[in-house]
Amino acid sequence: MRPIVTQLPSAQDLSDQILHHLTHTQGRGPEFATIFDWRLAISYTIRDQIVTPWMRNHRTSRNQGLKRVYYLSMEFLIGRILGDAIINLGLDQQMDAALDILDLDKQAILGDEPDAALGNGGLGRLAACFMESLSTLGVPAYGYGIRYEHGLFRQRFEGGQQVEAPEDWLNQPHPWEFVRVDYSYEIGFKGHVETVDGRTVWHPGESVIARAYDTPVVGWKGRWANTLRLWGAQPTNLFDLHRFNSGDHAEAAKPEALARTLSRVLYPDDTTDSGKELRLKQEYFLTAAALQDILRRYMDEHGDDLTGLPDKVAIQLNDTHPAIAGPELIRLLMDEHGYGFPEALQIARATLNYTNHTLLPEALERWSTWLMGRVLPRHLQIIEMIDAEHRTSTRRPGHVGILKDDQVLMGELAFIMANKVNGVSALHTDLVRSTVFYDLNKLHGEKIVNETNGVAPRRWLRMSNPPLAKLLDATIGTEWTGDLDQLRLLEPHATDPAFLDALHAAKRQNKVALSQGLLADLGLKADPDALFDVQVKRMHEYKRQLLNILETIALWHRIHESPNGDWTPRLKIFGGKAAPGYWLAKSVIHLINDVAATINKDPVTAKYLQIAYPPNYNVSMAEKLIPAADLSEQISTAGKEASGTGNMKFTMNGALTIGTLDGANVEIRELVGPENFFLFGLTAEEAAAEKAKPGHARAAIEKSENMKIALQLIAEGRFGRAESYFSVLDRTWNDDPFLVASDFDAYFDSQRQVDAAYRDTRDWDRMAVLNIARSGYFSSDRTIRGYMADIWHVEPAPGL
Ligand code: 475
Repeated sequence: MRPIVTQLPSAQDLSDQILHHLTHTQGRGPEFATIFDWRLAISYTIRDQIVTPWMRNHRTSRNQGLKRVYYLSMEFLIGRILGDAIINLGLDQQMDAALDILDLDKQAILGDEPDAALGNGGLGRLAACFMESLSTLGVPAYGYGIRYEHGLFRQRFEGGQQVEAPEDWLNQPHPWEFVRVDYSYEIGFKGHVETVDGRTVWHPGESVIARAYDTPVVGWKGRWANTLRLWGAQPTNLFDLHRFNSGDHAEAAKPEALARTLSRVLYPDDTTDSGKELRLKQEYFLTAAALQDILRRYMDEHGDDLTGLPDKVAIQLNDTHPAIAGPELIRLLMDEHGYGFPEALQIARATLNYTNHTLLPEALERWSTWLMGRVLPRHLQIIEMIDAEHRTSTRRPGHVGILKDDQVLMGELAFIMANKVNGVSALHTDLVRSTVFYDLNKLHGEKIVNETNGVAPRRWLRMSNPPLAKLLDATIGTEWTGDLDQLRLLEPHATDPAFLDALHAAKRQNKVALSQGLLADLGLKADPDALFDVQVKRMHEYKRQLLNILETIALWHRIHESPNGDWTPRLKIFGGKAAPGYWLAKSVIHLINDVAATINKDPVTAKYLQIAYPPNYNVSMAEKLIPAADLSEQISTAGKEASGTGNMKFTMNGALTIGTLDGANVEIRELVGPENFFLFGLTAEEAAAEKAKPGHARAAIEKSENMKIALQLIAEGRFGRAESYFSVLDRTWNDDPFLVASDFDAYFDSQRQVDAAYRDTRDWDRMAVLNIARSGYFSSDRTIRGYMADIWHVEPAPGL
């Protein structure tokens, strides 16, 4: 391959092109242009630059017949694109200068872009980081997802309670996508199956068209760009005029209605299974469109013999959501391409891999055979064949299988159809082996591998934390951005007072900026020198935001007892959405907001304790909060958080962690050193034992003065009517499945150690340096290299 010569445009070039797009694409003269017009003109200008590496990918991959990775995910939580693209293209300085020439405010422009919130939380954000790392490493890859018209709901608070409103990011033109009307596939549902001359034919009862919308994802240094291909649903026949004219208006509109609902909303369910027919249809819609596209491309490039598929195609299933890929690929191979079942099974198994993201039983997908048989009748037949074959070939009839109690177990299906199955942190992978897939692991010992998660350092450090990035560049050079292990070079600076001062100043700059935002948005006056203590993630019982707010209440009480004590000023920041139907999580939101309202106006404690809960936590908010954090709250019940990825972002940005031995916390602590991490709480094994003890909650509460006080203050109505959070109180006293009570004292004590440590600024900053310096392992580039070597067996394109 020819060496890549990238001629970067100058500031003047950029400003010319922006004006060109403003006039010729937006159709506006500069004197009439709004922020929106300018943002689109700038986005098109940047998009023009991405097209070069994008075409390079297409030509190289096709001409050289390279193996490709296909990442199938129901969620891609990409957030804003413009700022990240500017940085990856290496155009930040030129763009700053161009915006100066045009007299435009960069923050206003970047802030005008809506978040592409096509995901709920960790799983969707991981998919987005993976897409960026795949491009950074020059691996030919496609992400396949759904182009939801409405991403995750917008959250606001009314009277302290969560209210959901639809998010309509596509209400305005989305400058990053290219619609591909030529790549459209028909996707069927329902109907019946018949056998004609020994061949099985499925006659779907309804169908929609999946239409491709492509977004290029450019990697670091702008050398390579992969495609995120999102499917939008279109009606098969635009409108049944004949039916309409004969008066059957509702029937005429049916195909349109089906199409619209399919790609309309993202299920706002994080780790709870909704069990809805529409969800199953969405999962099949994504998977079937992706597989047709993959086979078409393979046959274009390599001919009709599909036995070679596994040599050129590696498919990754992001959790079980696209697990119908197994039966669908077999169906295509058998019914459309004439292969026999054994051969089809073998090809499919050599091509597919599955990542597990959760052990929570309620999040493991299962569909009733009744529903599966109705929506996907042919697939149910194939699932029965896979199940029977597995039982026979493992000689364990009746042992483990996919079909159980009239249900299709999607985890088992994904496992059995996968070449490799992976967990997302060392602890999680161990638990995958020893719990959910205990039996299957015994049968297929070599199948499960670990790939600890990671995050993209371009977005989560260079872009979101300019003060720190600048300091790193000045201290260790710029190579860390593409090789995060180089952060190790910082270690010697941990004892350099000048460097520690500079690091402290960088953090403070982020805290000042955040404080200004909190004042503007919430009217909260934050002290930038207080300890910024941040817990941001989906609201879920196992993540234990309740533990955090109860500790806050107990601390507030203690400060009241000795208001002249030597307290360490703290700002507690919460952020996160609850699934709309998850009542308990919503009551915790209500409680946090009510506690915040009371504590924030208490003059006695004001200088020591404040609480902020900005609504509508999303990727863009994370980009502001994480760089400003001193303390990262990673306090899930051990054994419940598969990995966590927020925890990695905080560490990289110089926050210290207070956390349990859960998910990737275990690896973070080992790497940064136990002395630079605030550990507390039961281990996964101890937690399981504790939970099995009858009356564990009550016993633990009786033992803990601080916990009792916190619960009592709530019950007394100090923060609002106690009935509002009755379900939370009742559950804590009587059930407490996530062991808030059992871990309470350990957490409270650990927080007091944090207080003491924070008072020694020098030492705290030294620990922060060591956290940053030792966080290189958590780059998603490292994770992707692991998948490449252990699972996909792919190489970067030559020359990259
Ligand atoms: C884990 N989402 C984190 C992260 O591996 C982990 C489930 C059902 C329906 C819709 N969304 C989901 C998840 O299960 C999820 O986000 N899991 C998370 O995956 C990436 O770091 O520990 O909870």
